[in-house]
Amino acid sequence: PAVIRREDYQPPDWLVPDIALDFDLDPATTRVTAVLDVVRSSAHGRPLRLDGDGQVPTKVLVDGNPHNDWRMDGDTLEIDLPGSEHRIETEVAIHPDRNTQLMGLYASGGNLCTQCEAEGFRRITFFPDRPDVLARYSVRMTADRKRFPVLLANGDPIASGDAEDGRHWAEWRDPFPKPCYLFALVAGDLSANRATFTTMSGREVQLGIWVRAADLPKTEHALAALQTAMAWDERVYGREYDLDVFNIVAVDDFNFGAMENKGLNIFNSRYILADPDTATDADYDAIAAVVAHEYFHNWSGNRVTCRDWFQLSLKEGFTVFRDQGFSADQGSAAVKRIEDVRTLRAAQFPEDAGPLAHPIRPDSYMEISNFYTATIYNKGAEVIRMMATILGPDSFRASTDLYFDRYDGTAATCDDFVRCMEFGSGIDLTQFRHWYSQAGTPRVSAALDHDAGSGRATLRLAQRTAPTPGQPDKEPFVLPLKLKLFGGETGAALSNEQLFMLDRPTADITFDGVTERPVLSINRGFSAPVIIESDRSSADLKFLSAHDDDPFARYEAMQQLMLDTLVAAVTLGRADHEPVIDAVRRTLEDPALDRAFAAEAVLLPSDSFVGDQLEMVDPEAVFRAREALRRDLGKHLAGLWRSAYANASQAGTFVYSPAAKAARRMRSVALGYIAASGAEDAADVAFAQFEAADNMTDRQGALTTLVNGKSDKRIAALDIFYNRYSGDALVLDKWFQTQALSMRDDTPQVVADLARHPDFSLANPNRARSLVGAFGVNQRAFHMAGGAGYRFLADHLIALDKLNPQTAAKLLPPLGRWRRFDPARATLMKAELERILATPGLSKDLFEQASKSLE
Ligand code: HT7
Ligand code: ZN
Repeated sequence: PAVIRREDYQPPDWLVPDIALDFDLDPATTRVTAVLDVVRSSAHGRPLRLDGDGQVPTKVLVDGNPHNDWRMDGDTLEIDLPGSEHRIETEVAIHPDRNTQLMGLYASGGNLCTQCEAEGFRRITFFPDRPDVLARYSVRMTADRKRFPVLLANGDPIASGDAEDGRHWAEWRDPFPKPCYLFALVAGDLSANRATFTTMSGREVQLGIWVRAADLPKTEHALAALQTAMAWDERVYGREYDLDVFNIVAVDDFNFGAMENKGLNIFNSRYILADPDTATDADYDAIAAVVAHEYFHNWSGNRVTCRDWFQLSLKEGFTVFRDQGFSADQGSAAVKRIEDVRTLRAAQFPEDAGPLAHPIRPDSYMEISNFYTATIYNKGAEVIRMMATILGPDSFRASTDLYFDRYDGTAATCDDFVRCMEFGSGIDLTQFRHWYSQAGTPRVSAALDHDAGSGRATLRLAQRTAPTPGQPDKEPFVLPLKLKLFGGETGAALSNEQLFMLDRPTADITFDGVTERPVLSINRGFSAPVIIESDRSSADLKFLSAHDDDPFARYEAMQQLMLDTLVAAVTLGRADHEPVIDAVRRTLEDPALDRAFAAEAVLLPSDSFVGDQLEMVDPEAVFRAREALRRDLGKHLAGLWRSAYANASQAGTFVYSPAAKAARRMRSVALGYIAASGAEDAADVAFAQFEAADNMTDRQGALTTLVNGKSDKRIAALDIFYNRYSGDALVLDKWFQTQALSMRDDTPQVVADLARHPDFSLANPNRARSLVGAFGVNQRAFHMAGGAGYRFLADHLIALDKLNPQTAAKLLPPLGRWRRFDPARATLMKAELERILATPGLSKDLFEQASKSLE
């Protein structure tokens, strides 16, 4: 497949200020007529080139006249045009019900919907499918009224009426020029939960969340989140909504979480539907975050869009940063930061350390949908966060205002954004730009010396970033590090928090008047997305975990203490559990601590994160070390876990409030430790919670504990769960996923059996991810000796590639991590990558991922 390079960018030869689309909708064959007003962009002689994907036009008119002098260059329609402005009309026939890739126009649950980002519009009609061609869209749809009573598209509704043969039509117009990746339509049998929102300038916007009628009661949370997000964006970023309607449609078959189409967001139903019986607190939180994310794109993505797909992080990194700020404002900001850093470490750090590493502004790609990655999204958000930290809140807001103002209605670049940060603040970000061009996670070593005699403490910092594919040498990054010193004996603050810019390979910072032995608190709030290597002792980490006044740093100290202990256990075969037990005890006993924070702080780092710290991962040794520490924590703190469990088991019915969420979280965590201790009644306690639960958080928490344990009660619980929810696809996904994530010895076999279960299907991305995706990230099960896990994943990727290459390619990365494992495992993993590559008819999506993984 061809490699697309950022340096080859050329502005479009032809612009399309207006397009009128006419859809004669039918799941078997839909006829699409497109009328494009095209304008030559400069004095060149090149033909008009319109992207397609697999279609041939059934009709081409130029300026109203039939035109036969067109040609196909592969999938691209080429037409020579004499003048500088023409009207081009094309007609194509497409087949939504055969569209298993879920890109373009496709059928889901009997309805028709579209997904155009990144390059799906070309599967609908011929068009310059690139984000810097912005057009005003008029859309007319005609469909069978009974099957498709609701007809929605971008923008505002203009007119509707009856057509012949039981059909009806509707017209929509979007006054805002947009790239074609933001085009959307939906035709279906849907009902709306409606509300209004009055914007800051007093305009009333009609809101609608469209779902199957039976699901309407599950849309309240999403609707409330939308209203909250609209108000938040006005307050925090000064951004007002601009159309008269804002619609969201939920569909069951979707390649991603959701899509920000102008005025008509389309969502994976898992990010809309929630009630206490079927959705966990984490689901509720994710729904609010994704609803907010897609809404925020109306400005960061839609009003200001991307010049080309290399600039994807311009909209995605910034919008993730915005949705993280929104979520932080809805509950515990400290817990939100912990969760965001956990996600970054689980998904992005391994990407940056592996064969698929790329900068947040990549230089090349074969298939752009492979670049909707944790690097573009989550690391991209961290890069924006660093600029916000460096600028400070007022300058940052002035700079984002400037950015929205200056680039409204245009297709911008990451550099345009950084330039606005510079103009708005007067700060030179020249060197900071390395964050856009260099991949890899910097490592910062921090050593603190103290001379008691002179009262001087010296902090020696050094940064280095390992080579990544195509980038053997790295320039130093600008790292905004928040620092503070505490007195190791008194616990008193020995310095104020300071923001130190590490922009050279090494730097020394001196602190005077330090009369007490200092303890270093560094990268507070995770101010830079780096790995800190410090020589802090267990005692110092234990001290910080109890005394640091930055909640993230406090959490981090505990995590580091736990990691050091687990790494020692794996590499030396022994470790002293006492400091961790002590630190966890103090956290549980501290009455001043927020329970939501405490529940996160006492959790051990995941198996995979422990594995990431090792030269070579030994999954069984990691599992054993982690289980041994969990067991000791469970046993030694048994009384505390029991009382934490009892205190958190408040009476009364479900409420979704920060305090109630914290209690449920603590209950699940405590239950996990009670089970880890080997207590005889653990399975009974879990089963009782499972049966008595009036909400999914408690029910799934108990099920997870049982499914990780040895008791036969897990079989009963799984059956009860399955029978209760057999008609609810989103909950059945949890049933598959919980088993695929189990730490039991028999998980590979259980997963293989589940893949033959009548409810399993690769055609639905949520289901495929819930089993195949979850299994791939279960370090212990996936890497069990013998390679059955690798074969399982490869078999399913090969099968899935034929239906839905995008989803298949997203699930490949666990196989690409072979360099991190012993030669026996590495050989088996590589053999599966080679088998994938040898598959006839492989998609370019899977080819790119597999071939880069072998390089
Ligand atoms: N901007 C959206 C990306 C997206 C997508 C990308 C590839 C294939 C299917 C997709 N569906 C949605 C989602 C977002 O970041 O908001
Ligand atoms: Zn997004």
